[in-house]
Amino acid sequence: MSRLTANTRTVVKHNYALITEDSYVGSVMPGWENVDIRVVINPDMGAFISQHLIKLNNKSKVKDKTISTQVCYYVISGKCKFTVGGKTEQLTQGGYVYIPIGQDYEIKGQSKAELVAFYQPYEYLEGHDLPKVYFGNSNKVKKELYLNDPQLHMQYLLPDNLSMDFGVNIFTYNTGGNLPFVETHIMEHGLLYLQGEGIYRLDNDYYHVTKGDTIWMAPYCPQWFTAMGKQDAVYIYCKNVNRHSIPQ
Ligand code: UGY
Ligand code: MN
Repeated sequence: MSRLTANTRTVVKHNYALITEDSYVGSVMPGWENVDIRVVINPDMGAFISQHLIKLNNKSKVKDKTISTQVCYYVISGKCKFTVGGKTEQLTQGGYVYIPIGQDYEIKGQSKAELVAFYQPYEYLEGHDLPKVYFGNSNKVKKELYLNDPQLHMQYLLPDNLSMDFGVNIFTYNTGGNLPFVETHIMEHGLLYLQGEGIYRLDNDYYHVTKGDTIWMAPYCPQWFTAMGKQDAVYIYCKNVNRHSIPQ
């Protein structure tokens, strides 16, 4: 079937972006062998955070380290092995690892696998230790009602304490569920749709979004979402937390 190649749903604005699969172009990163990498959010677009979509196969090998930027890798499908801080774990669908700054790590592909990575520069807080490496699985993380709405379910994947300046959450909306107001906040988001579809309001624009779509929301980008269709809508997103102090 022929497709009009001048069309895409991708839009990049100064305070948000919607990046869809039809417009991806791969990147090469030193130390990442046999890996397909799409840098979908990056400081080059005005963001503070970065987000990568990663495809592995059983020949993929990664040797890398965090310096001043922390990262959370989440496995969407397939399986792979992570070695961080002397500990090796196999991750399958729903598995994730948080890697604080100053850590060497390795990834080995064990099958075709899809991952999303959220990166954010770390900001120290006086009197608090650095966060620790953290392995988890979203299938075991409790779903909490969001704003007491029975149609909105939130899973907080990372530990919640003042050492952490970074959150990664999975948000599930039952069909027809919607954010109860247009959020406008200092926190920035990188987001990946995992399931279902709906309408996202970004600033004053409305977009029909679905599985595989990436969204970047700059601080103070007005945002709202309603789920549509027959399936729950699910997205994973990151958020800067715990460091909104008065500039000194
Ligand atoms: O945590 C949040 O700010 C979340 N409710 N934002 C969003 O889903 N766009
Ligand atoms: Mn928000």
